Amino acid sequence: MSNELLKSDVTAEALIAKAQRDGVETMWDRKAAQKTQCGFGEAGVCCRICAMGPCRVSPVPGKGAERGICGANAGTIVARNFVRMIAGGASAHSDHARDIVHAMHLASAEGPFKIRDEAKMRRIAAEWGIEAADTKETYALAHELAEMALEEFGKPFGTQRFLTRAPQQRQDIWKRERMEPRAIDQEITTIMHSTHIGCASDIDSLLNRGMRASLGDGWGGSMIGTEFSDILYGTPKACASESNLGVIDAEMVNIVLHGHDPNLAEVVVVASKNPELLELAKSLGAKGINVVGMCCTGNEVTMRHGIKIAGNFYQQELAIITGAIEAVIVDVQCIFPALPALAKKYHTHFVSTSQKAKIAGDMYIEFSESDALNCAYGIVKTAVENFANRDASKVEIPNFKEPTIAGYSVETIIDHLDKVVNSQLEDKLGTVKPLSDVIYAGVIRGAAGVVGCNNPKTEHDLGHVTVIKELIKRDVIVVVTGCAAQAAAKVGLLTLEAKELCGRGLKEVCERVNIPPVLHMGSCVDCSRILDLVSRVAVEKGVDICDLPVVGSAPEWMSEKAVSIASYVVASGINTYLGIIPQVLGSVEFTELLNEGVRANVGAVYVFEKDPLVAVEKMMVDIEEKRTALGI
Ligand code: CUV
Ligand code: SF4
Repeated sequence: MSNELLKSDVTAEALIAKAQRDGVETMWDRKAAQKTQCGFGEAGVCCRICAMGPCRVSPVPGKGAERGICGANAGTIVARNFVRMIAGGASAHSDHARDIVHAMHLASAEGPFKIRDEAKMRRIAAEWGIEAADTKETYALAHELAEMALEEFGKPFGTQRFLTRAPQQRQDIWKRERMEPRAIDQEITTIMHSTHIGCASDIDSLLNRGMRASLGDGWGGSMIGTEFSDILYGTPKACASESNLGVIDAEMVNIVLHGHDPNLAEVVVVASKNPELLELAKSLGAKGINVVGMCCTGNEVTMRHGIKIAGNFYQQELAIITGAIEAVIVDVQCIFPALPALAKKYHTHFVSTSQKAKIAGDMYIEFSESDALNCAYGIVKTAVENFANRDASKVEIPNFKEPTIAGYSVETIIDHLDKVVNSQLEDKLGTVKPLSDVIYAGVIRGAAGVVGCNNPKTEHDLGHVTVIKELIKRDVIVVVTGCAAQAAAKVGLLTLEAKELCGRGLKEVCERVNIPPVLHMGSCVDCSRILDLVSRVAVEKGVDICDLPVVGSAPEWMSEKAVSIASYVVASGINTYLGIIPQVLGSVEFTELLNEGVRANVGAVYVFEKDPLVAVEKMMVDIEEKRTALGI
């Protein structure tokens, strides 16, 4: 490992040492306290779905109990646990999306929720068959479209509207497999029903249902979350930022925005520019208000406003340990319940804002969309006032940060391609053709989406960074979201200069198109942008998604949302490489179904590979096989 690769660890190392000096615990202490993790749980063979249990069956066939009290075997128990993870993940993404659409339903010309990408709204309105989508009054259309989107969560009939974005071949497969997701909530409910005691036990059927719910996430909830966030807050454009804990500024009021939901984050960013609050900050001796992002809320505001990235999932405690954070403001998902107690050891206010994520020991200031600006003003004011309580002797900010370019929505990527390829033409192509052409020509061998979390089962960020670096070296263009994007950002991979780490073909493309080889496409719900991009390439070439030389990778995932993402990526026809093995190995049958069997249904599989270097080798074989089959 080069020093450069471990730059992020230097940050962590210093702050973990500080945590020890300060007498506070971190996730690594708690991981150690867990000692050896439960073997039954790890294998997925523990069932506590009913109160006759818990039952645990032997993960090794022929040894110990092979069935739970009801007769469920390892396959059934593992499959049920796995698809329940999908349900959890799909619900999180989709419920987030619903809040965005509700905010759009409140939108008005006066704001704070406004239509900021009207063209996109009209495009989607036309896509969904709204009459006079191009002429209707802006806010009348916004409210009509929002109502239609809200129907997607609970409509009694029909399937998800965005499915038609996929190539016809893929839609046919979903129809054949009875995998077309109906209402988003219905698919999640169906999983909870099917996995109830005494319901489904057939592992193929269970996985099929799980995949259908996951597609309701990827092509339903997540896609709605992404598209409607763009309509409300603007479609991201390439913008400059900086990443890693070094963006915390000792001379300013520091506010960490952590979680997932742009509704809150957007108004906090607005409030942080309020002249009265800036004046208050200065009167307390601060130079200003520094809002920094963490996890996916961070990604949302980085993409749209260039807000600096403090870090990803594993750094949430480290940020507080710098001693320089006046407030951590959270909304939903991926927030450690450990944070309030940690914050109390410093002067940091831990402010939770959503009923859905009421965190014990927090300072609770409920965010309400209908009174958004006042809410945000109050929250930021609390943070600013807290600057007076900062103890300078406890402040230690690691001096590591890297320049970062984020904001590659599909629209922005197309825009970049157009600028280069058609600089002489008057009309823009407005398609991904130049991208698919360079892939077909072999200048770029393929594309990879590297996404997901951090997980203390493996060294943080190392999997992400290794996979990404090795892929770009081999002329594979990489798109990133979530904490993987932030891992890449922290080692300078989201820069134009990173082209120097690429193979010749990819380097040339980066130079001509003026893009980094690793494109930050957003938060976890923005994995739907990747689906959109890949679909456009497939449609443009007249092939199915599973024919293209593209792979998915989640080197360090941990959340249920990641299981849902992996499942919809596979169900969309993309082989997905997981660096953390899901808790399924207790069933040989179910493991084989994921690793091989499901190929017959959807043309793609889940690949388990812990070693990032080996994973990349497998991805390259995969990519080259796809190229050969296409005859390119
Ligand atoms: Ni939603 S789901 S740790 S913040 S990527 Fe980050 Fe992304 Fe995983 Fe959570
Ligand atoms: Fe045991 Fe079956 Fe109940 Fe699960 S559902 S706890 S295997 S009896």
